[in-house]
Amino acid sequence: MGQFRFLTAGESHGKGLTTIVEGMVAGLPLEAVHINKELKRRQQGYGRGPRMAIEEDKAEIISGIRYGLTIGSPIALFIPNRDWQNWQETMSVVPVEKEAEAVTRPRPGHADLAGVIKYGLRDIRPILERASARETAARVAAGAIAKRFLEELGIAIHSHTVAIGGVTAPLRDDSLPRCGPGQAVSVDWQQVEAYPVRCADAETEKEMMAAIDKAKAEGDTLGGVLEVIAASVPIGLGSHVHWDRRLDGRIAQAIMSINAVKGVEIGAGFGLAGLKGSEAHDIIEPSPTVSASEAKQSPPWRHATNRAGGIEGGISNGEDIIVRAVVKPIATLANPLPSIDLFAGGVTKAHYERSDICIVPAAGVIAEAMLAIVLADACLDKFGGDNLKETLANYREYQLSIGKD
Ligand code: EPS
Repeated sequence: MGQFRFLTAGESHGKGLTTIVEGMVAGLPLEAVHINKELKRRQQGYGRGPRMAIEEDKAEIISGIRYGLTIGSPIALFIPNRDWQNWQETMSVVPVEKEAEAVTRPRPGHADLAGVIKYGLRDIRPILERASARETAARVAAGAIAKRFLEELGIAIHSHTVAIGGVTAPLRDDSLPRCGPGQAVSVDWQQVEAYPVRCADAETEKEMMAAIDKAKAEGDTLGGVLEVIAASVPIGLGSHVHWDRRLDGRIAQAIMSINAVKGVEIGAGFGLAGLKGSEAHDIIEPSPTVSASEAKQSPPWRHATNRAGGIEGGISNGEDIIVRAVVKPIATLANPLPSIDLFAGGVTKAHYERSDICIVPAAGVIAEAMLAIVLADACLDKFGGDNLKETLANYREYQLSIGKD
């Protein structure tokens, strides 16, 4: 990460989650309501387990904001875990008289086995507590700050569910984004927010919910595909000059780091593998004649399609940035998979603890946060500034220099 960075701390059943966000400019209007709105979105989604009925995620702002404006210093946030009250003994910071029974049966697909070996422990509990996707609440809080900043630059980020289990939305089920020349992706974002699995297609939504119900009845879990889109991204974020400055590489790392994500694609992604060069790229063509005021806001050329997903050569190219991620079915199954007991030995069933059935809708919200963090960082790299006014002035100057008003 560059100027804009963040750290998270906290265990799933500990006292709460902390995040420290560093590098945000001063003068950005920011209140708890902006963060809490995103935290609430992350908690929703059909297929969530009983834990979400306990939690009501809200961030307490500890530092970095005065009179509703950022002041340039690190922003510290704390999100209490309501469930902590039921886990105070098990997750006690101080030694207790009688320690909780150790978790010794690793779940295939979780961090349990590799983690307990790596850290030299005799109890999986400390591994699963931090590997839990509970940590993503802290990321969403950090991402809400990034989103607020991007809003000031006119950049909007949205996500939707493309597939759950074997059920795929028809809207964007081909591997080529149906994004016409200079058009934003046509998804009704308000509608997506109103739907329980955050799919843009009402019929598919019902099928996805039925698939989740079936998996639940069978003690199983489901994964899927999410898509996250950033609109009105300026040309020129990231760079071709070095591997770690490439915007697509930075985005892929950020999205891949989300719990349970096993694949990331940008634009047409894996769909490009079967295409010829003549079919795969986005032709550059003159813009059609537009009114004088429109001409001021758009360059005299455009891409005919957006198979590149808004990034060419590691640099944003002015089109929507389109990212998809594959989320594997979560590893905690009510009908547990075969495993071993690490210390007693012998074949057994993996550990089961109350869990979710499907988290793809929530993963979309988390992916928005991670994309926002990368783009905020890339914007600060490009436009700099210590105060929002300075950043916006630099941004406007740049837009003018490339012929955008
Ligand atoms: C998770 C297990 C469940 C999820 C949790 C991630 O928690 P619990 O064991 O308390 O029921 O609900 O996700 C969250 C708590 C959250 O806020 O997203 C896991 O094992 O990864």
